[in-house]
Amino acid sequence: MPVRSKAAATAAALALAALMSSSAVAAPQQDTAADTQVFFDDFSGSSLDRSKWNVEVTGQNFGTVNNEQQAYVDSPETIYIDQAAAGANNGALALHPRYRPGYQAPDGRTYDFVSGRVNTQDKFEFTYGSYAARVKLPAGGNASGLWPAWWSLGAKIDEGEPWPNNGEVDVMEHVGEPWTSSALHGPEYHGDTPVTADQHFEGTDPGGWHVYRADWTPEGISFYVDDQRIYRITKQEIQNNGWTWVYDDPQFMILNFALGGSYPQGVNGVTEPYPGLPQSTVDKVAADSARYLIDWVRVRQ
Ligand SMILES: [Ca+2]
Repeated sequence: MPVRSKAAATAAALALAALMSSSAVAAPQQDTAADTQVFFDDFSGSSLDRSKWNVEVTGQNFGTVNNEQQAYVDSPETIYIDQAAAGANNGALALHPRYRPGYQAPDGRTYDFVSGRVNTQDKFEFTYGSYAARVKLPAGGNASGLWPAWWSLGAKIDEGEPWPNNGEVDVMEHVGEPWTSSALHGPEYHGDTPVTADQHFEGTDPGGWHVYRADWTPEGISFYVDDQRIYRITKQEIQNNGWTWVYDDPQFMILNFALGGSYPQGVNGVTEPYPGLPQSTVDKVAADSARYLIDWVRVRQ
């Protein structure tokens, strides 16, 4: 969930083409032999397991980024376990944005939407491994401007290392279109990073249950959807571009559901009634029908 702008540089696109062509040749089929489970949450309890997850609060832990339109709140109406979620096993975490015009955050700023964001910072951080989440995108994967995500962030960010100097791995981002994206953000490649690939769902339902996974080794990171590799980027490719590989230190995991802001707006061009968020999507949120479900999260090493 980095800062993004619509103005993609031609140079970046060319760099991407070079990266894609080289990765297509050298990519191995098996990325990691990780077989020891070191983290698992089935979201099977009656509420979020706070021994594993922190709840982030806008205006308290952090401010708004990317011109996103929601305030994250710690509330059972935005973050809860649905023990009977259809298609999930043993319950699912629900991140459920709500239309709450004029909501005032702890820092005094007002928002028209509230939503949920959780992370494992200081509770579970890891270096290398295979991390996966089984999730169901909101509104059938087709409500422009919704921005749920599953990603990780370099843990040194709380030691004064500013973003993105210790790396961001977007395992899955979705902006309400019938596709998802994966990306890396580092010191010389962030915002409209060229280190990215989209996943389209030919023959399958983008709004159905899917497993989004990153396999992270000292040599590179690969992204999978339902065990199909959609993208691989190697340390060597990053360095060949003159960039810095910043993925040898711990990361923590994040699940969140943003609304509107720069990435959706860069795709849909919508400015009203909210940046990146058209009225048709506002109506779905107001009807409480936009919900992001997470069946489980697993890390193996
Ligand atoms: Ca579950």
